[in-house]
Amino acid sequence: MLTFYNELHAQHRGRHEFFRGEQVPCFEKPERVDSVLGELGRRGLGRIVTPHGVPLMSLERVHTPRYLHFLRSAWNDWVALDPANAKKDAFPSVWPVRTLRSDIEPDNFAAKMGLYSMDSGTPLTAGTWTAAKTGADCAVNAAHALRLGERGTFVLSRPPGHHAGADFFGGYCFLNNAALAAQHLLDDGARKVAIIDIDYHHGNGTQSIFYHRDDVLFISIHADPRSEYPFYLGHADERGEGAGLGYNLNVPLAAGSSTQAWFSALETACIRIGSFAPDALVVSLGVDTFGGDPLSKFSLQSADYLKIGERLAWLNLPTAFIFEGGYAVKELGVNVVNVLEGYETAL
Ligand code: SP5
Ligand code: ZN
Repeated sequence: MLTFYNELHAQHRGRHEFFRGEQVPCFEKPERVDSVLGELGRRGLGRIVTPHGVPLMSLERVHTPRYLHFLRSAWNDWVALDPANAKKDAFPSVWPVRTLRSDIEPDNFAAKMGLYSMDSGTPLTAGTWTAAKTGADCAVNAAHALRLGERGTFVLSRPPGHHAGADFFGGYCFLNNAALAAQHLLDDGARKVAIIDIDYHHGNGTQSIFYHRDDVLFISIHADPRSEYPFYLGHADERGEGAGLGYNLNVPLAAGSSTQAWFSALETACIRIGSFAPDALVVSLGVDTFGGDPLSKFSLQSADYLKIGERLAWLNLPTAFIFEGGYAVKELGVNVVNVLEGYETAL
């Protein structure tokens, strides 16, 4: 397993998020990646390398130029409003829902924040762009390495990516690393790519980016959005549109579902991937399905993650694993590395 490590991840360090009107410490914190890096080192699972920077053009294959421009300058614009803002995270406060217009980019910073976001749970900080961009570099590098003959690559980075759409951030995500990896695989000669998203939360950003396309199969196993974040996408009847009809598969499971139900959903997903016959696989690897996760209501145990890696290995595809969610910091390293080791040892 070749790991691309974003050593600048800690530049993104939110001060707080909101829970029921209160400011609470961020769940999505630098210690998450430290936990995985420590375990990777202990288990000796192959080389850990720093990515080469990729041009902004690679990001524009997935994200809109105006969103990227906003994200790159957002912190400066925030501090320009008031020098005291340098010590505060930026949050959106107003959104262009339904009958309001989102085709005109406002000049006002708060209005831009709302235009380019889906929630107020995702602090934008001084180092957010740097961390997210270096993470995106990792994702594109990990895809490229597969095209050069690696069988398995891992993106060890934060912030995560799967909730970020072509032109919005949210759910702790800013740049969609899984989508960037899949798109790079295609741009580099793959004809078809499958993405399997096993984070507890539906990968709404990734789904929306590829919803109209038949060259990327997107499958997500997640908690039913009727009760769990991201709430407004991830239902079973979302099957793709136009050419993309049939190339989106959501397997929502009720919060509290058993581990057996989860593995049965994984089997459904793997069968669909087999019939799609892609040239490569991208895994949105969230481990917030863990029983001890503070945000989530599934009950996978650490040993289950070995089985996930093994099952994915049987697909026999070049595979890029992208780190997404997972908030039980202490067990995070073991759970993530178990997936990777299960994959490696099954080969
Ligand atoms: C990548 C990822 O896993 N994003 C998840 C975003 C979830 N955001 C909503 C968090 C709601 C926090 N609720 C606190 C519950 C404490 N018991
Ligand atoms: Zn998640």
